[in-house]
Amino acid sequence: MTGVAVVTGASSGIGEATARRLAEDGFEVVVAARRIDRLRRLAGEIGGRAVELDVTDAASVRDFAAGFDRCDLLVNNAGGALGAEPVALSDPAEWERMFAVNVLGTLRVTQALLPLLRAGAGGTIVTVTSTAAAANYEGGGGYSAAKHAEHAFSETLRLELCGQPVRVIEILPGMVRTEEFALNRFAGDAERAAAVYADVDRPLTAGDVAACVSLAVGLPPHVNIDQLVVRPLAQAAQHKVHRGALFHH
Ligand code: NJP
Repeated sequence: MTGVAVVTGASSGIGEATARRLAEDGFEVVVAARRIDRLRRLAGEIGGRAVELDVTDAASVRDFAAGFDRCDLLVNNAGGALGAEPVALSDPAEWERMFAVNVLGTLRVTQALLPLLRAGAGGTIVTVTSTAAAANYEGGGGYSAAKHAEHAFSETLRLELCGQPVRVIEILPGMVRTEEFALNRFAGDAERAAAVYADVDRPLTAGDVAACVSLAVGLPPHVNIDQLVVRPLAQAAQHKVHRGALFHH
């Protein structure tokens, strides 16, 4: 499959790696996020198009979608976590923000591009949720709730689009070491962010998740990977992380 691919949250991490990978796969890639300078650099490198987008802002999404006359693939990747307090102490404003970006942002962008995804020969919608969309963990209440909601969005949309040539795919990554995800979660506290990955022998990289997106998208159009759960070998489950050497170096 080729054509026009839109990747949200493409200014860093998984989104950036996915944009690079899809460009290698032959897509004409539109990279979208708030930090336009980073997007312009990336677009220059991959021969794509950079467009500023705030998925939490209805007008921004509307203007964004107005710039397209074709869209074959949408990768809903913009998102993230804020805080790791227990439910009893967590800040409702952080929950609101996580819902605004992960859930409502994904909803808005998908609604805006759906007519084009339906119009072509066959469209694909990939949503990057998380293993937190399928399991809960202490301190992850708000993030898990948002990712569970994003999962519900993806599953419902697949049911509703049954009978139309649009694939709806959900990628659920476990622990991925990206530069900003944990830093954002812990409000810039680098020590706390580094502790997430401490002694984990090879967490997933952004490129690993991009390879999963590429794999799912590259299958023939009648093949729909409903959910692709991917973790590093060192993480057998949300709570089961091996810290220490794993591979022979
Ligand atoms: O995170 P990060 P990852 N409007 O912080 C953008 C999920 N995930 O790549 O707007 C538009 O590097 C932001 O761009 P900017 C995770 O939940 C991760 O690790 O310029 N875009 C940036 O490009 C998320 O859904 C892990 O600031 C907005 C991007 O989002 C996805 O994977 C594990 C925006 C975030 O990039 C990418 O995460 C897992 C807005 N309002 C799931 N707000 C993991 N890393 O461990 C933010 O299971 N962005």
